[in-house]
Amino acid sequence: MLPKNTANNIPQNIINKLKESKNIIILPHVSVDGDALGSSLALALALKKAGKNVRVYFEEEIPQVFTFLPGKEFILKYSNFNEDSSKMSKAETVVALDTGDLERLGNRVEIFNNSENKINIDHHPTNTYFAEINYVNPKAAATCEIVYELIKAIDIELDNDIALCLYTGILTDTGGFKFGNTTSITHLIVSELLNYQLDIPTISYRIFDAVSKEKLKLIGKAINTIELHEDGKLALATVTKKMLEETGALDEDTEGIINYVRNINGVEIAALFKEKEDLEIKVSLRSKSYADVAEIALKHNGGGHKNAAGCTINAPLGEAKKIIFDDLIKAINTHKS
Ligand SMILES: [Mn+2]
Repeated sequence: MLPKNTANNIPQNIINKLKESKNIIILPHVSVDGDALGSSLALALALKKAGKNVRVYFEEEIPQVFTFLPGKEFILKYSNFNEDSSKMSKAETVVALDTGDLERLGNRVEIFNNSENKINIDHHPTNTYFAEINYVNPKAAATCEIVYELIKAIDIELDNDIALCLYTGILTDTGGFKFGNTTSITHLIVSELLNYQLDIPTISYRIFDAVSKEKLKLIGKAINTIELHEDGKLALATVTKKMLEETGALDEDTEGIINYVRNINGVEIAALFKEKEDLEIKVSLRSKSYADVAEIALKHNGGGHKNAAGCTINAPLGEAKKIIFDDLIKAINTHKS
């Protein structure tokens, strides 16, 4: 058992709503990551065991790196309410997981709005409390930690598949237990998950180390764009559409490139500008210690955590850099105690 005072405290109305509902839809955020996917599939697997009809709606394909996860049978792809041939995109209860704001639900916000009971479970400090029932715990390293508690609270037994999903989410959101969000609770939860059959070396390899030659070439190109400012405390890098075309890398292959930039000695803030469309630049932000990049992201209609955040700027690439540059410099020179 987890220490009571530090464990997540799942509100009773969430437990009740899930217990009472027969049809439940789960929504992870767009550009799904290990935590959003892991928490969604873990909750789906658990609720299925409790006899519920569960669907997990995605707006995109599962990233290749996570195709080893169980629970794919719950996943449906969604583009718009009227075209949904499954006619199931309406539920008694909808649960948004790992989603900081409604925009992060993309087109699936229709599903959210059309469902009877709306629940928001997340750990982003920038969460906008957009549902009727909200449970946001920024102390949780991953939404998977909260879903672990939730599954326990509803009295559903863990199993190998659920443990694999939860472990994957916690592993990815803590960067392999290396980020500052890792707590004693994280390790207590994982210590229980390790009682199930988890192939740790294989999971670690697939998530952190396995790389296609296309991705490696893209990393090379991105590294060549790195520019340093403010005595080497600020590092910027770029991934253009052209670079993706030239290397044959996938969109998801840009994941993790920001870490090379952040890891440079002396860098406090790293920013990766990814050209999604000509006028749509996705900005990933990382800080090493004191700088609060969530604050910068929030100012530009994004969100995230103090040391990892992101936003989208609708401008050409060069312009997007200029728009956010002063905020980056300011954050570098702001030392909060
Ligand atoms: Mn997360």
